[in-house]
Amino acid sequence: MKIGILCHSTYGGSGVVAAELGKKLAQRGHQIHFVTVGRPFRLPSYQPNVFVHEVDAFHHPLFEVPPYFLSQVGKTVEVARCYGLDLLHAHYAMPHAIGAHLAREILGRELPVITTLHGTDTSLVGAHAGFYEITRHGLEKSDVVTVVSNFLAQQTRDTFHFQGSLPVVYNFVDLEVFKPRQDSIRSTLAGENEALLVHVSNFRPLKRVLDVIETFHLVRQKRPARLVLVGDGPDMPLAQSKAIELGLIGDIVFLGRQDAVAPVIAASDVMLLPSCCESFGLAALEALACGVPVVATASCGIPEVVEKDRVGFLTAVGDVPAMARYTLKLLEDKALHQTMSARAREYAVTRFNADHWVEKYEEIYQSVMG
Ligand code: U5P
Repeated sequence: MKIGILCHSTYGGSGVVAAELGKKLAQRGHQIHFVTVGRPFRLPSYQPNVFVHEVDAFHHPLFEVPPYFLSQVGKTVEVARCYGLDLLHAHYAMPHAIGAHLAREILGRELPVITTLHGTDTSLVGAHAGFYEITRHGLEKSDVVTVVSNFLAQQTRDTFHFQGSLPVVYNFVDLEVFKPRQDSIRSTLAGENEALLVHVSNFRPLKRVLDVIETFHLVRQKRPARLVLVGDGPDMPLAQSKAIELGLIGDIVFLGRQDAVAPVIAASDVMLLPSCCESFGLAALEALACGVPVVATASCGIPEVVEKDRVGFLTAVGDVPAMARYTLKLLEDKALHQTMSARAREYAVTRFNADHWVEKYEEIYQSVMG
């Protein structure tokens, strides 16, 4: 099949999953055309069957900001015509679902549109008053709308009163990249007797990065440990001030945005994910695939990814003492850590197996192409 993938290229679960899906589909012989503003960051420079069509910014004094949306629709039309695409797969509803629909209208031909919802596209962006109707229309006009968790299916029904079916296609990771202890960079991040905690996110308020720092503070009072923070975003200054206030700045490594997170995660002992809501929580799956147990909140879709008490521990949102208790339990009980670590990898391999979920997308593509 010739498949057009519309996605965001910035750091975030939707762009990562779209890139991984495209790579896997290309390996299976499909021709994949990414239409994006910027190159998706998890795409290698060259892979057979993968084409990247970057959307140009159109600058004109009339426009205060370049009309990226229209440029992307224009590019989608151009690519669909030039390569004879069989279908469009929009990742993240805003603006890709409506963009794919508009491109199809302009082309004036049957071109199936599949939309995959990743979470914040419906909960935050799509439900914003000004975007609500556009997002809902994009969903209604899609031939199939998929979601990344059962939680998100329910939320989509509640928010958009969506009547159609919402197949759940779980996210997956490249298990060859995210795997237990690789060429260990651990000694560059922590001393021999120090435990290493990790948090990976976009530092938006819903990630509750202050809870990460406060959890680390409690852990640090009981045993030598370091914390590595991967990513950047609006709450970074808050995190840094908190670290200074608690006298922890020397024990925390602020790595900023990283393209290759796998070696850092694999070098760690525990991942912390205190988010107030995650529709899926891709970073948690990446940790599990690396055999790193996760201490997270039991919120939204997280319990579908982190099997409670088997591959990690779940707490109430904001319960920092519980997060610290569970983290210490994992750090102090070596046998428990080893068991959970092995189970985590096994769980990622079986439940979030890339081949299985890519086949599921292929079935959906076949179904819309009749
Ligand atoms: N991510 C990076 N580098 C960063 C920050 C985040 O690759 O500096 C990736 C995470 O590894 C994950 C995604 O794949 O962005 C965030 O997804 P989620 O945990 O928000 O679902």
